[in-house]
Amino acid sequence: MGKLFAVVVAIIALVSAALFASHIWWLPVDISAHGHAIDRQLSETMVTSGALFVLSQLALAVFAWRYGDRRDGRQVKTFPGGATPMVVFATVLVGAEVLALTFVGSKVWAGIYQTAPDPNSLQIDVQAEQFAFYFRYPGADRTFGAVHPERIDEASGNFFGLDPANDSTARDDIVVPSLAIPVNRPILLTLRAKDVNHAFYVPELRIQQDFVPGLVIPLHFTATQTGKHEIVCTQLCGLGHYNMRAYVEVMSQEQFDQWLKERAAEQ
Ligand SMILES: [Cu+2]
Repeated sequence: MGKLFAVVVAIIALVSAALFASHIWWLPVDISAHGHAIDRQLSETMVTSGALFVLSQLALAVFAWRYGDRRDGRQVKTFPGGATPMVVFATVLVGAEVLALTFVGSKVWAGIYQTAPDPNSLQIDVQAEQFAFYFRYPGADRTFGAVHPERIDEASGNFFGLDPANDSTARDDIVVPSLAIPVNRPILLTLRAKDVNHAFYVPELRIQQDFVPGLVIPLHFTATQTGKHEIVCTQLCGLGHYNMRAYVEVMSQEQFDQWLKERAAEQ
């Protein structure tokens, strides 16, 4: 029984490690300026924890193989002091590893979230609600109209609660259900939620950030490749959550200017 167990443990450990090492299921393409730091951090974490995982599973297999089936009547020796010191040692060791990875990883995280956005960023306002995203560009005056949550009205398409009758800056705001951004240009999103928590997740941008009602959460990044990708909500926000998504299209600056002009004409 011990030998069978040893073989099964070794096979499971090696096959599962091989699946990760061969990158059969791996990250999608990275189209962000900051993504390489996240990917490198993730790889380092996977390599160190993966090596420890394989070594410990193989050690377990070796001991099970050598000692699992021994029936020679010898009394089982116990570790000096019993099992407690071993368990404490292992817990501290694993805890130290997790803590070290957290400190190393937080640097990468802070580099994205705790840094100021580029002052020349293109600002886009985002509203999340059950179960859709809306994106707002400031229009020709480059100024966003003020938002009034009590004026939000889906029926008339006033998703942000603008007051164009009294607020001239709101008149040319462009509101669309799909995000378009120019490539290689710093983008600053301001995330708002109408009702409950939602999330802005674009794996290709290596970005995931919650929306929280009552907060305006800034999020900045730069896309480095053109293309169209899905934005999905990753906070379980209600019955239609599974279908809450939009698209982000990264375009050349010329294409983007053209796109914006066309959307402005449609408003
Ligand atoms: Cu949602």
